[in-house]
Amino acid sequence: MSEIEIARDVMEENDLIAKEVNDILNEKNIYCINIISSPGAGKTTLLEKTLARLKGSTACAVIEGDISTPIDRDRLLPHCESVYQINTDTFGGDCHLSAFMIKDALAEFDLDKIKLLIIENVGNLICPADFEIGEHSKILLYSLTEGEDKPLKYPVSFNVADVILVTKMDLMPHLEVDISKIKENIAKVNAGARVIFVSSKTGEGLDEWIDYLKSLTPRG
Ligand SMILES: Nc1nc2c(ncn2[C@@H]2O[C@H](COP(=O)(O)OP(=O)(O)OP(=O)(O)O)[C@@H](O)[C@H]2O)c(=O)[nH]1
Ligand SMILES: [Mg+2]
Repeated sequence: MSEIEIARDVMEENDLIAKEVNDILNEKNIYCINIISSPGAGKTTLLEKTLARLKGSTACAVIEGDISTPIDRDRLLPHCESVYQINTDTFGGDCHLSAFMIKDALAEFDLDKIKLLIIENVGNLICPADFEIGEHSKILLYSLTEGEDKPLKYPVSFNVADVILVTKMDLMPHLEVDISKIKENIAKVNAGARVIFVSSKTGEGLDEWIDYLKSLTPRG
């Protein structure tokens, strides 16, 4: 079997399990978002703020994906009792989560008590975009410090996103960033994405983000 054939088999197997995961979530009436970004774009910080705001209104569970360490899980546990860490170094150190990892993780939760499952993928702007993991939508975080050209240089990640959150907006006064260029480049690769400008430090855009999350219902 050639390397290409093996890779195709891996993807097909992954897609089948992703469908199983999605079916389980639909059956349980749980909406699932898959958050992807380059390392450090602000995923966990946004989740700290998000979970604090959703407490009492939306029952959440979180799956944290990292190559190693439970650092992000430990940051979120004060805000949510259902946080499960996947470390991909147990599976060879993959740069992305795979559907089988999510399927196994579902067994760690009481699915009857969850409305929103949030998955923070491994920080990487390439690999996570290729792997369906059973989610209903993909959320891409893109921080101001990454530069205006990233949508053009990493088009696949930008293209698969349903929502693009431009993060760290509070840094705007300190950076030479052309926000109109950012908008233009996002539109070039994904004109249909909803774009929300946020700062986890000042709270800018978080109302719109939380309203979006509250509007989500599983498509079964
Ligand atoms: N100024 C500013 N800094 C932020 C903001 N959000 C996150 N940061 C900082 O960015 C750094 C990385 O944030 P994280 O939330 O850990 O990023 P991440 O995407 O979860 O990182 P990985 O999980 O390692 O990929 C930290 O120092 C945060 O304090 C923001 O809105 N504004
Ligand atoms: Mg993180």
